[in-house]
Amino acid sequence: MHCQQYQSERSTEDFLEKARIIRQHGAAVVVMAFDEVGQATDAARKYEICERAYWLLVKEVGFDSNDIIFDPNILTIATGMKEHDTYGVEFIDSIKLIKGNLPGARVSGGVSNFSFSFRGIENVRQAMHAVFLYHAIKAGMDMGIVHAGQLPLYSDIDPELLELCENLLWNRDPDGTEKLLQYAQSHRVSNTVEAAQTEQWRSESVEDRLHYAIVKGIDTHIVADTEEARLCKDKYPRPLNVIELPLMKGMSTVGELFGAGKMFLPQVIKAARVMKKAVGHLIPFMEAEKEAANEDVSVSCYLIIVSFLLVVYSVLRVVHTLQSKGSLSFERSYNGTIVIATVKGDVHDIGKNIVAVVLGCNNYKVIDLGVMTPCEVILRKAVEVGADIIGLSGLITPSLDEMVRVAKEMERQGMTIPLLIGGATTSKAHTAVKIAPHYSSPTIHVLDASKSVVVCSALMDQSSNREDYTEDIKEEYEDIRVDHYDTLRDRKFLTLEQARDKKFHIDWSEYPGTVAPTFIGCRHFQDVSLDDVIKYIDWKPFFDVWQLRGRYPNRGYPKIFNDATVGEEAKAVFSDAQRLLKEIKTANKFKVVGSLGFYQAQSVGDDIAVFDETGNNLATLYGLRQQMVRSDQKYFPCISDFVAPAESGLVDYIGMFAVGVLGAEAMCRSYELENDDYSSIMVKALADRLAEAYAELLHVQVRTDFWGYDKAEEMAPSDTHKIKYQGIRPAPGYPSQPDHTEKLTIWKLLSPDDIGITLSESLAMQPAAAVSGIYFAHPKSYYFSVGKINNEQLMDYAERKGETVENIQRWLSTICDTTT
Ligand code: B12
Repeated sequence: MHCQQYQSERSTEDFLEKARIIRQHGAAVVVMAFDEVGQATDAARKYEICERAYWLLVKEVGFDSNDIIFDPNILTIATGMKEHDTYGVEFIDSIKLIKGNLPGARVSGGVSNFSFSFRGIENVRQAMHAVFLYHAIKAGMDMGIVHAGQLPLYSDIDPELLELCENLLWNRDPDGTEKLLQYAQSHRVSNTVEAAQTEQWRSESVEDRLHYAIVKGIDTHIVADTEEARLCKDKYPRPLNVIELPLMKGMSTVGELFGAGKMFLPQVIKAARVMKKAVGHLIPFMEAEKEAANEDVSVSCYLIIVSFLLVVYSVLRVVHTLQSKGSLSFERSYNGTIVIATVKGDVHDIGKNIVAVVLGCNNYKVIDLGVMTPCEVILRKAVEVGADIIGLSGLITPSLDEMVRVAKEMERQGMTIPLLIGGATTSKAHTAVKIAPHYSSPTIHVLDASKSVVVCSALMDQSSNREDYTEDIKEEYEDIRVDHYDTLRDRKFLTLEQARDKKFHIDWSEYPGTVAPTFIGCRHFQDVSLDDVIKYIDWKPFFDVWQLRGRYPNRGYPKIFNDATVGEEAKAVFSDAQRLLKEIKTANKFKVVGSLGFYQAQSVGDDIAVFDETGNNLATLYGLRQQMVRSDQKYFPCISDFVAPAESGLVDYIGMFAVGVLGAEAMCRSYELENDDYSSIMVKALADRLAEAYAELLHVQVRTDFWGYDKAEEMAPSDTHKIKYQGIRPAPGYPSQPDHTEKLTIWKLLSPDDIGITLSESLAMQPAAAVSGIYFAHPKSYYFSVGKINNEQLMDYAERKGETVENIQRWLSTICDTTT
């Protein structure tokens, strides 16, 4: 990063000129809190200057706010002048103002200034720095200029000194300076606190070091420490023993802390990364040991064969030799073996991968078969390895059908091991009603990674508790089924005709006139600027991936950083994400692509006829109409209600798009080869964020330019996430159009395959980080949920699409109420 300090005594113009040069060089900028009036000393003035600079940089110069670093001046306290006593508090308050109001901006500062009045008394200065940083970081400070080797741990500071420093920082004691001076004189230490103190854990035993490194997720010394342990042959005769004893002890602590809610998911995944590195180091030694043992065994076999081949006793000895050499048992002992996979046709694996890592941390042997895994492969593998549990994952509704297939097949093959169901599209109700009835052994929905450990340990419990647990689940699922069928009886549907009569009403004669898009047909975009896309990232779902959720009033980004429980961890993953994003950008690792099309369109009943500019019918988009009576709703909408009907005589338009992020898979593969699941999951989460951000950006460009029906729109990216704009972009699969097969029409018209976005047999898009949808421009268009439909609509829809009812029912299984 190229930093440039700027002191804004000069004019705004001068400031902007310098800022533009900095941006041209692609550098970040450090802005100090000085202006024409001078250096800011209180929080309000510091913030005022930073705020002014922030908006100039963002709006006038186009800086990415993540590239703005403020240095609101750390000033010296305890100078003997009263007005300097509040400098610490003012700095910390200014951090809060900046971080709370200027999204993306970072805060830095030169820390040694703070203790300048104690120069020469190093132990006091270092304690003051540690105390200052402890609170400043809590408030949101991102970086600082400080001698890292001379920072004691906050918790290691002598309690008396700590209290004096705290009093000074918070200006709690009018005699604070005097008292600290007295302390300094009586405890004068000429030497600096040893740098080694910060690395105190390095002087502990090798077991403690391994434990510490795993729990803290530090991989710097892990290979050297693992090697040291491996060489302690008296304690660990075999490399496997290093895994089973000190390393697993570390992982058990991680598992316990996670289970107790004292550790968060990102920390667990970092711990797993350290563990994997350690195991990775040991594997070649384990293989060499295995080979040596096999050679020994073949030699003994040979000798036995040549001497007394036919003596039965010898045969028994061979078996005995094999067993005592341990060549049959190189496996470490696990809590259980789980075969896990994303089902056929589905490409999503973030959630599954997280579960795999978390279970691995809890000493389960996880055999991960990846994505798009056919049923046969899953079951064959489970039998081959003698799996204790099978786990299935899926993100989109067609995967649910595949899960039912797996359950049926397990039953057919007479399997009895438990089946776990997970993934964003799954639910307890669906598992109970649609999957569990097909498999007589335990079939359990697992909500998230932390629950997966609880469920697996209950299932692996050898005592009678296991039976109690599975019985409880059976009863609970039975209750769910009963409730489900009860509510079915209470469901009320309008007939299709009645629902159509209550279509969402738009007075087309009042409609000001449809704006024609700037082009008809399709365009591809392949060199989309990552910088432009990044501005539109909605970070909230990113924290959901890491199971970090702030509590009110600290829900969502950036408020989550203030959350007392998860705030610190949220900051840590966020800053890792920023680092990776920078790497992705500089090394051009991702390619963001998109296809966009506009067509003439008119609604015909519940469908939308799509035409080219000369009026040739190109395709039909089919719609599903809300039909179930909820409360006293006025309308029963369908997406076609938002397009001018053929009978209005108006020529209306429709748009469609598919966007995707290419490159994540390759990047993840290289991280996985390095046993770095944390970075791999991070890359996938970022790719998803970018795909969604590009969908957002493209929609802005559609409204203001390509279609241009709202040229005057000016909206901050955060407001686009709140859907404050005109028009909608429902995606096939989302509640307004739950039918995934509508993607086929988008593909027919836009050919996103040409730019690398393809469809699987279950109509999942590849790459996984991809979104597609349809644009509606009408100011009254809105998102709604079709909800359940009855048989009448199912049959009508199938007929309109020219498909069999069975086929359509398969795709719409989650919304079809077949009892009506
Ligand atoms: C983020 C998101 C995306 C991301 C991708 C997410 C990803 N890579 O996994 C993007 C923006 C790319 C996306 C795209 C789409 N999405 Co989307 N998306 C979501 C969203 C908002 C969150 C999902 C998520 O990532 N959660 C975080 C991860 C970590 O959680 P998870 O996968 O659920 O995994 C956890 C648990 O489920 C469990 N678990 C998972 N697997 C397993 C396995 C086992 C064995 C166990 C024990 C546990 C377990 O543990 C995990 C960790 O805690 C959901 C809505 C929601 N709130 O769930 C919709 C949702 C999943 N998407 C949906 C849809 C329709 C789509 C699209 C088809 C839309 C479109 N036409 O463009 C596309 C499909 C993309 C493709 N490539 O085909 C629907 C799916 C339902 C449906 N009708 O099919 C949902 C439910 C939204 C909705 N309400 O309709 N989506």
